[in-house]
Amino acid sequence: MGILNTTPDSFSDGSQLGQADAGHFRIDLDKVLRRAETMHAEGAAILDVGGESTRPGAEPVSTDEELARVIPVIEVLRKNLDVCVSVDSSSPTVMTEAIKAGADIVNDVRALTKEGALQVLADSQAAICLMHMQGQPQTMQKDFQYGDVLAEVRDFLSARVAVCRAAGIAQDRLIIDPGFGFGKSPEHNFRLLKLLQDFTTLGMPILVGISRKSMIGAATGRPVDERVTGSVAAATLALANGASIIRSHDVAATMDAIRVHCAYKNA
Ligand code: 8Y7
Repeated sequence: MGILNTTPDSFSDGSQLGQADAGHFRIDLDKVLRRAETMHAEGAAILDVGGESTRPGAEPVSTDEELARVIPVIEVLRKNLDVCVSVDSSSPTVMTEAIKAGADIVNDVRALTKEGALQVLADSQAAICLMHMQGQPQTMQKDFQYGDVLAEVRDFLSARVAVCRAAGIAQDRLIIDPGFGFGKSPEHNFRLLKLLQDFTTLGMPILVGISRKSMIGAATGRPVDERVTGSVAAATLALANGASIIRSHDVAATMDAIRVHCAYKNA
């Protein structure tokens, strides 16, 4: 899963895909498409389009702004590329419009907890990534607490799966994600990575998003623009421990890890 951020404050590529204009962020659709084509050519099977930055401390954006950032991008991808499109959003309105525009997956860091989100998905055929987060993006890295981090994340995901199933969503539409960096210390994150295999017992594909995150910075001492190697190492560990989807900014490098993993697994 290649990350296609359309947020001006994203710490990766978002700020290069458009420019601020009178307080609004104007997306350069040509640039977005070129970036998407590159990631697709490098091997990304899914492109994750996000208009709300969920990085620690990020400010919320209005629904109108989020729609303006993601819908044109989804339309352009649908029209030009044969790729699976994921929309990174927690807003029921954005989910509805994104699915109408052709999104195949809803990637919700809030696991369909916003009022109305569950119903939008129940009324659709889209796949859903349910992610664990403790707290809210504005404050989650300031204040978190776990007894047993693995048990708490697993119990949360299993409860959200049950809620989806009760709403009539088939299990084969669901993906689970422990939510690396979302209200967790580096120790919590590495504990979850080490024990990731445990989540496979829930019976759904596991998505892992560790690309360039602070846990990689904590382990390597490197700033965000020097974390590709560490991120790829972590991706390899995630694959070995049962991950099926790796969310990454650096598709070519991550694909090499996936190919090495597959060759090793098939030996
Ligand atoms: C994740 C994510 C982000 C993740 C899923 C970043 C939107 C922060 N991280 N979605 N989104 N899993 N499913 O650093 O780990 O990319 S945003």
